[in-house]
Amino acid sequence: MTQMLAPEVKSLALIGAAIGCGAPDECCADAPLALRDSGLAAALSGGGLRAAWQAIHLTPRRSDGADPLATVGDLARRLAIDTSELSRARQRFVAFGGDHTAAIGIWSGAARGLRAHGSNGETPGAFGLIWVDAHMDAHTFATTESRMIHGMPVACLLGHGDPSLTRLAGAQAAVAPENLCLIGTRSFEAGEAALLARLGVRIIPIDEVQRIGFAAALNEARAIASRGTAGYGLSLDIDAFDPGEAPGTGYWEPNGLHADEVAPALRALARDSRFVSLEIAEYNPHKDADGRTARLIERMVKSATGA
Ligand SMILES: [Mn+2]
Repeated sequence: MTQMLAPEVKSLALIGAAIGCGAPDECCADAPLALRDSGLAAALSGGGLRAAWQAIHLTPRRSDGADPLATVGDLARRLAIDTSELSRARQRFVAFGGDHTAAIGIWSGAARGLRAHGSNGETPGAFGLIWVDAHMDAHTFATTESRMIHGMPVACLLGHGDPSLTRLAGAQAAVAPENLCLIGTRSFEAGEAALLARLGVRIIPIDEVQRIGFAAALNEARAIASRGTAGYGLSLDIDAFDPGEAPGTGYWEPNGLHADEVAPALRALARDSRFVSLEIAEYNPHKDADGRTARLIERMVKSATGA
């Protein structure tokens, strides 16, 4: 006798981080509400998966007098509460910035949540991160010229930077240099490159990605991010893509990644139980009049989560 089993419905938590004060143009702060209003949760749901917005965190604007460092730190603490609870429960989420400063709280919290895990011989709490971005985002206030905090999240997650942004994962940094890999890098400054070189962080710059293919780059990054860790995440800055394919982002960097190559490669993440979660950063809906970039985002999320 056979018995029909009810299909298991998996839930996918969507989290919004409406922040723009870490960037010169604050318009990325409007991304989470624009994506919510476009019906993204419904578009991602179906076939045994139900996506729902769990929270959209709002922040004050620099143009209204908000202090960027205090605002970034306050949001980071709020985001870290959400993502630590989800990671502890091993529930996959997708977080939407906002500018890339949201990564500080998102991934510090995920690292903190994973401390509860540590079976199979990996270091308890160790967390890996793949950073797909045109930029290194590895400045500190000591090296930056712009003083914009969206150029600093990688350094913060490695434990370098303002103390209010480096200790959100607990006593240790969110990620160790040997578990971090950058993909698609093509625009950076000497100070941030020196920090990553000194720490021995693997960088796969855009010319190498073009030579070996995005899938091979992602495979290497996954090996780095999962070596000895309880899980890993992927932070995807929209400016990693070629501006012709993804015009809706803060600052265009020519010669970027191609969606037709990235989307199929990301499917490997959906099948990997160590893949914790995805962050989409620096989407600017005001530069996306025809919705091209929003459709690209939906495609990337579907690929990475199996939605
Ligand atoms: Mn970035």
